[in-house]
Amino acid sequence: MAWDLETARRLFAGPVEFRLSAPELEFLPAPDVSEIAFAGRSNVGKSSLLNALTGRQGLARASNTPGRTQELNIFDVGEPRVFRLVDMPGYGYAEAPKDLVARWKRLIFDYLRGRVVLKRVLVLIDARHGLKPVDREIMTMLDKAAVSYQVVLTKADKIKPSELATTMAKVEAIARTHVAAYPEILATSAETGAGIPELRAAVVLAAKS
Ligand SMILES: Nc1nc2c(ncn2[C@@H]2O[C@H](COP(=O)(O)OP(=O)(O)OP(=O)(O)O)[C@@H](O)[C@H]2O)c(=O)[nH]1
Ligand SMILES: [Mg+2]
Repeated sequence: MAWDLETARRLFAGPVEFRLSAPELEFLPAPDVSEIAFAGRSNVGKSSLLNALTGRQGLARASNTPGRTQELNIFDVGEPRVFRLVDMPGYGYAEAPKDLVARWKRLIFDYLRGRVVLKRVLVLIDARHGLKPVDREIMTMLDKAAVSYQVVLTKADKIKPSELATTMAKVEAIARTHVAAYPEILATSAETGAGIPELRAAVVLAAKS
């Protein structure tokens, strides 16, 4: 495990480059290498977590305004490329205009269900809020599509360790009832770096599977 953490750390410390922004599936790069996607409700911390993983602050654009990420943003990891990271728009952002929400949902669902090289989806959940109905909807869709995913709690720095432990146990119990979900969940903080080395190792392992 220590070896995996170090291998993953080195890989993420090397070249990571923004490749392109795809507003529709047709703009995605050729499916010639593994992809790992960051999914989750708007503002859950997808872009921040991608930045924390790669140790690069402004790589993916993060902001307190929900709906910051509007397209599938693709990042190449390694030179030569080893895999790609995909920062997705958020789902369940009720305040956005209806047609925009519908367009994002279609883009997210079409990508998650149909991308052949998608090796794992990281389903991000705010540690303060736990699983919401819209998260369960995405998880059930991934189960049906037989797409492997792992639940990752974000913003762990915002709650007490005792509360975090309770939420982890609750979410893990539910994850175990979903067939395509990885049985273990991870708690992370893009702010303090907690759980980041472990998530790097999990991503590298999934990309190579
Ligand atoms: N305290 C704390 N704040 C965080 C953490 N991760 C993200 N945030 C904050 O949460 C807000 C949203 O973060 P983003 O990374 O933009 O979230 P997102 O999921 O990409 O949002 P959309 O692209 O709009 O769907 C920003 O203000 C971040 O600074 C974390 O681990 N700890
Ligand atoms: Mg974002």
